[in-house]
Amino acid sequence: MSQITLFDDGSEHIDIDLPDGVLRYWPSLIPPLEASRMQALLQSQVAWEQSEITIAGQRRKIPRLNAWYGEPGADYSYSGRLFRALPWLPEFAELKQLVERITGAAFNSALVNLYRDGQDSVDWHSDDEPELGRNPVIASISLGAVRRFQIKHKMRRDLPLQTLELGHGSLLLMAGEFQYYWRHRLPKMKGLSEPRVNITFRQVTNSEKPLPVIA
Ligand SMILES: O=C(O)CCC(=O)C(=O)O
Ligand SMILES: [Mn+2]
Repeated sequence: MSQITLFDDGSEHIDIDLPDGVLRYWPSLIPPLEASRMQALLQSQVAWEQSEITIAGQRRKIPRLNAWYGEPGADYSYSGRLFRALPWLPEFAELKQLVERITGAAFNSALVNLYRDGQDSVDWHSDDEPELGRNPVIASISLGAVRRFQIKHKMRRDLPLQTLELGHGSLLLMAGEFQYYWRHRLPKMKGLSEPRVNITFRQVTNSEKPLPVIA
């Protein structure tokens, strides 16, 4: 059974009952009007690109737009591609502060995704790149269209696939051994024409101080 907890500041969360990992969901962390304002700002301000990745030796464009922001040197690589952190936009400051306060974790970077409509998606994966360290804490904010977030245990075939609906202004926290034992995806959704912005705050641990600039 999932448990509902009410914080003293009114932000209600649900603990998803799972073995081998922590998944906690705040359905309405950000009030709808504020979430819509944030979504519009990010849709227009983020340096969106459609990245190409290499899977099994094949170059492919991913079915969504994304961008990587963070502190200097908080770079991140996956699927044969290095993402250099773009400097934080002012729009992220407030959101990062809120998420850090609610989760009690610190973040130095964020992967931002734009799913333009139901044809955009992210396939099964775990966020287990070495620079995230062991048992990363990842805080995922959803703005816009409600999308299905599915999880599947990597080893336990007896556990059914589970689906969560991530709503406008929600926060999903993935922590503990979740990335080690579980895969997640955001499947395509037929007939959906509305966009969704997703921000996953992360802490990359290999962030090196940038080399000093010598004139
Ligand atoms: O859009 C989402 O909710 C998930 C995105 C995701 O899993 C990722 O970018 O690693
Ligand atoms: Mn992910």
